[in-house]
Amino acid sequence: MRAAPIIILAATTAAASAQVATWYWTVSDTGNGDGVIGPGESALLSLWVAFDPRQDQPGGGVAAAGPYDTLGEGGWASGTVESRVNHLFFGSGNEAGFLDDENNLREVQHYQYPSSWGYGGPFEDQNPIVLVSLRWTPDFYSFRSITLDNGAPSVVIYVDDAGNHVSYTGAGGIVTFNVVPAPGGAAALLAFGAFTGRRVRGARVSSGRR
Ligand SMILES: [Ca+2]
Repeated sequence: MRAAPIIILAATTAAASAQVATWYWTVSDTGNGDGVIGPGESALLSLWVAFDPRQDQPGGGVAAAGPYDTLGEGGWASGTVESRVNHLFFGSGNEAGFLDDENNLREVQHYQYPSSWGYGGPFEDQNPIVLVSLRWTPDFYSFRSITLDNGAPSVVIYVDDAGNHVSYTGAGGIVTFNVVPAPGGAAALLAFGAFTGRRVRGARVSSGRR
């Protein structure tokens, strides 16, 4: 009689350790779309999460993630966050957290209700799924390399329409992109080389127009 609960606990622990939610960013811009932010362009950043195993099992879908912070470094504060859309937030407001005085996004959170409950809008069970979109415009276009980090929080996923759920361990969530003083060519390369030195001279050779 006393052995049964121990066996159940061991099985639950093994299942939980196998579930991973990998956060990642995609970067584009309002100009040529190459993700390098040149004069006149704004950055278009999206935060995604992919689930292993997939979230779209019967009854699947994000139950909750966060609240978490997304922190910027390397010049993220020297710009303007013009929009911050939260694609999965059932409640009042649709913005992704709130901005502190350095443009960090604070207390972002996502959640929805099980599809069978009949309210809360369309039930989102894509894999991967985009959860946040940002538009950011630099205050100036001198070279800098900017990093965003959402801290890779764990994510809770529904496993049935009754609202039962399981936790996925978070991973990833960091991206780096560049602001440059010209969209391409000699001026950008010179500025890039001056900033990062030797490592970039190698990159110039490998990316030559041969
Ligand atoms: Ca660009």
